[in-house]
Amino acid sequence: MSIKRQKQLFKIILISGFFLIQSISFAIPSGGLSSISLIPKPVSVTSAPGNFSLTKKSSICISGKSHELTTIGEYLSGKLRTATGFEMVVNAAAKTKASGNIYLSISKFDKQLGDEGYQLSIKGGMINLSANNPAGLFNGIQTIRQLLPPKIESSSIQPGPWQIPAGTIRDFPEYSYRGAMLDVARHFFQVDDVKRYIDQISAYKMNVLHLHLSDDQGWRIEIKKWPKLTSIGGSSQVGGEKGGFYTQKQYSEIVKYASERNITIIPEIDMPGHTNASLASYPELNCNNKATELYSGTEVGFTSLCTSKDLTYQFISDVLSELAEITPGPYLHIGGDESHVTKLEDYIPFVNRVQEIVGKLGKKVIGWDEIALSTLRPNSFVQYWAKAENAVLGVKQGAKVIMSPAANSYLDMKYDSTTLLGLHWAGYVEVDQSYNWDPATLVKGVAKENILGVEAPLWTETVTNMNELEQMVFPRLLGIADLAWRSSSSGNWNEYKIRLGNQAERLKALNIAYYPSKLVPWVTQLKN
Ligand code: IFG
Repeated sequence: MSIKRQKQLFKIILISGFFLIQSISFAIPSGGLSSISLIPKPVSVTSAPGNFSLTKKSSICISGKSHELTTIGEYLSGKLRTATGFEMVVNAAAKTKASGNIYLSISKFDKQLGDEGYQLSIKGGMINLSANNPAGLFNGIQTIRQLLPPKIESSSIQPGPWQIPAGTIRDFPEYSYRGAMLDVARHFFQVDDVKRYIDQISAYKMNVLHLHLSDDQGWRIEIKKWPKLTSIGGSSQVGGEKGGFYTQKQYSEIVKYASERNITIIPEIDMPGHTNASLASYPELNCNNKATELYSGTEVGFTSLCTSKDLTYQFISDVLSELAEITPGPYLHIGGDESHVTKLEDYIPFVNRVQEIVGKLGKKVIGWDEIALSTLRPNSFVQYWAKAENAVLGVKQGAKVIMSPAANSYLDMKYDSTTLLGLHWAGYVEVDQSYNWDPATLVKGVAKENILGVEAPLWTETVTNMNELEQMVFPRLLGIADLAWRSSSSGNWNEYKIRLGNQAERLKALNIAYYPSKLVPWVTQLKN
């Protein structure tokens, strides 16, 4: 073959190879907008011809300079800037609309969208995201992130193009309370870890983080009137290592960070059981006026506040008043679980009295399902975790229920008998088990209209750091988020597992150490 012919052949191979690579790694999904896997699954997705391209000329245009809109705009800009390297200016004064830009607006009231819904229109080469209020825009932004290639979540600059197929998405949640709980009492998690967790759960449209701030092993929030709660009660944790606590300033930092991501913080002070940390800090809180020893084991149900002492209610009132001061959210969680050494005839008046204290602070009570044994105030909520009959009792008293069934939603349950971390008193919970349930039909006597929402707790007896947290929480939390957003059209494992498998690259780009369950068809794309 002549040299000339060889050169021609080489050129043809080079060019076709280039287009082959392009077509594999840069293609936007051939099926258009409705073929892109999203978690949670939106209410409606309609594909249209064409697509949107993010370029270095793109900007984020907000209608009106409200602080909330600016904050949301800056949030989106930050989420897009890192991996694209584009400046993504937030512009509050855009006069005309141009291709390549993203427009965020609070629309004239669109009833169907409710408080957290949004409409996302990709048309004419631009994106228009509108909602009744900022929470809806925040949720729409999470969808935009998932419509872009997974590498958008990378912490280093990636090659483009950054395209989204055209079409329209209208979406709104079924439950208004979509939460995760982090037990920072058994093992303490620093502020930065809590912020990382907030970033992770808000990416899947969760809007509540319940912080379990006190237990037998540790007290984690500064209470100025009772300083030994942290100096003594906060000094240890499970296993006996040094514990830790949040100053009120640090707690407020977490609350602010969460609110900028549409997350409400719900603080829990567990009582009258799970109280060894406070009983070890103050002898006078004990009926026998003797402080208990600090406890670093993992037993439960062996402690009780002294329900007969007036000082106990002064203590509770002082603690909850200071907590209410720094908690803008509407709820205080009073625990109430596993009070095995509190007589029922003492437990009931105790919970009744604590509900009054919380009511006087202008907050609503949430308690684990045992509180249904007391006389529930109108604005008290029962968190179902173990006894269905308590949930039903709560409904009979007119309370709404937060669904946290241990056998499906407890993220500290082992996946199977080979899982090193976690417990298995509620059974093994593989990824399908944590998805294959419907909050609205799980408990007879607790119907959809009785349910405030869904929450997935992570208890940390065996979980000591973020890497271990992520192995237990992910990917099961994504299924809980899917159910909490829209369980009526979800709950089909065979459909969901495909969507979950398509999240693999995104979880990897987010550097989340998820458990690669064998039940899920994980899709790992070609490296580009
Ligand atoms: N039950 C206890 C938690 C924790 C958990 C571990 C509740 C409401 C078992 N109470 O769940 O403190 O120990 O799975």
